[in-house]
Amino acid sequence: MEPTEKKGLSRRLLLGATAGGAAVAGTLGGRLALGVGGIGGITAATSGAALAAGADGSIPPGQLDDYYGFWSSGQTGEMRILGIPSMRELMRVPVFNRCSATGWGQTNESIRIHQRTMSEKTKKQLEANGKKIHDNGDLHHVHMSMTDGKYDGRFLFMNDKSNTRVARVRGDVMKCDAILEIPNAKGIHGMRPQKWPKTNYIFANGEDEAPLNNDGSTMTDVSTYVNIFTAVDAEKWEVAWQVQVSGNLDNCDADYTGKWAFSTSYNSEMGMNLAEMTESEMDHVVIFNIEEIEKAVAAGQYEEVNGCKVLDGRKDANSLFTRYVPIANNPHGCNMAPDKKHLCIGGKLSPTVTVLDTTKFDTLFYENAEPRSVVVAEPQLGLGPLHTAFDGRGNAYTSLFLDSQVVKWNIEDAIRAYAGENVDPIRDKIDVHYQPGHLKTVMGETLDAQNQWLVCLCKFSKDRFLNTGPLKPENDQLIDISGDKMVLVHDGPNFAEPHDAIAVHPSVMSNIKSVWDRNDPMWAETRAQAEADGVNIDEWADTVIRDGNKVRVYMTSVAPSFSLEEFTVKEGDEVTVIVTNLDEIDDLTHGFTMGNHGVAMEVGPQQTSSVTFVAANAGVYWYYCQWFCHALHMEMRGRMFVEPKEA
Ligand code: K7E
Ligand code: CUA
Ligand code: CA
Repeated sequence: MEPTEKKGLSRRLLLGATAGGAAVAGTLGGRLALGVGGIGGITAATSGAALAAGADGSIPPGQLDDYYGFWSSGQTGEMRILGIPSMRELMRVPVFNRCSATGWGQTNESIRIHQRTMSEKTKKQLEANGKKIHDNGDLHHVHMSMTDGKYDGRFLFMNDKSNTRVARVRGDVMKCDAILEIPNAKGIHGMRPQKWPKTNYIFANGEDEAPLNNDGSTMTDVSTYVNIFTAVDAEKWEVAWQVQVSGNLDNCDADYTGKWAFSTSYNSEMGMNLAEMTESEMDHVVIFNIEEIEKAVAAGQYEEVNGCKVLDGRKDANSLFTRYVPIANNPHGCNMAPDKKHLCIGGKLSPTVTVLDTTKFDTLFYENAEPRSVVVAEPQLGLGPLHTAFDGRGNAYTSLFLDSQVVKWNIEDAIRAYAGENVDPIRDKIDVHYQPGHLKTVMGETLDAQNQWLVCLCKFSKDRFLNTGPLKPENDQLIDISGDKMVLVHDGPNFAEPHDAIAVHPSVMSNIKSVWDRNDPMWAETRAQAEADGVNIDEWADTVIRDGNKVRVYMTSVAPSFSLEEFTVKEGDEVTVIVTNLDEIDDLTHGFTMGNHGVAMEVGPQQTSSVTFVAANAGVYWYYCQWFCHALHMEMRGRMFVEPKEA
């Protein structure tokens, strides 16, 4: 590409014109990633709307927030809990990542959860690298289990794009209890729970194309590549079924009747590079007919691939499982409105959001149906529309990545305009800082959607905070949407890289605990081992069991001491330390850190945790409690003596 050509191509031209693949590839690469000159320096819109008392998002010390915010953390691999509207970070819940504080990814309890559904292939791969688990993740989306279209507080679900996994966090203790590696698919990106009648399925999009039998026989024959849409059984935590589709899959959602799921695809071209992926003027949304899929599964009309029931929903198969609705070039967001009717697709390279009427989806299966007949609106909203949120009052809020704005628009007015009436659906626009991705209203993905707060997750913070060096925080902004005009009230710096969040009323979280149950399934296997060793871990335990070169060290903790002040092992022993915290007091967490062994774990009130390591060189090692628990917390320590091998 010639430099002059690059200079002369304005953003509007670029996005408006149906530029050839190569031109788009050359220019977009830089522009999409870095934003475009002229965006910096825009300050918050002073819309003039007066802030209601307390509506600036501030919460006085000692006061609780109005809502739980559950945040994804992108490449950090954890889930975060924030308070809304204060935007205070309340907790980090490690899921796919290794956590230094809690020992997640190192404790036996967490490794078992990681390994339970790991394929033999992955196990072998990891072993070859001297590892037990993948300890990174790319967690884009967090969603809560639902009943009758509303949050029910039982579970939170999340994806790991990097290692093709989904995970579940328990709503009662805020710990991950299940991770599933999804066979056949590659790069799980979009992920949503079924909304109605309850979350029986988690829908998970495979973003990356690969041969269905990915056995190394070909890379060049792209005709063998497929993409896979997966339904995970949310209770049994296994793949219920999978559907092969044409084109890749990006984001997804489900409707409020339980009948449909849908996914955007930006690569209907099945391109293998940027130029090819942006070549077509139109990509599509895939609509999945859950009923027909379930019927076929029940009737055994599937192919079994790597233990999964796989159906063919590709275009050419012309099955009853899928329909393909053409949508302008490289769509992204996929958001079902709480009016139970309208699905909003973010145009990304098109300045439009396409509105589909889900109540018309049945007609797509009629003979000679026109696929675009379910499109009821396509308002031009601005540049780079990605995701859409809803206030439950007929308005939609769409993030404009390239414009660095949020646009508020009215769905019914957009439908009237599409039908030819002279109405402008746009209600308001506000500048955000900068380049927003997802945006969330309070319970906006449920039938309880509220017109109170909008959290806008901006990908760039640039000049909004003190300079932290070349790596800068993201900026999760809080916007008051209770009035006609949107009002920006708060900047919330956040570490890499929250893509998505949900806001949940505390009444939904009524089953959340402060102290563990002694019989929690989290450590059932540890308990079984203790029973086999004749140790009662519900009471004072101070037993060391030798089993060949394996040593199991049982101890309990009561502030400010461990039941065992010392124990002895031999060089090279495989040592498992099992600690039970007998304190029953709220917030009285102990820890166990073994000096110079890279070992540390959390032991919450009434929790049992265990960790296995190899005793290092002979000598004296101190272990200690790393969670401040008592005035004599520093004294909460003991010694491990490692005897020389031949002693
Ligand atoms: Cu939900 Cu960021 Cu993965 Cu859009 S994606 S921004
Ligand atoms: Cu126990 Cu610090
Ligand atoms: Ca495309």
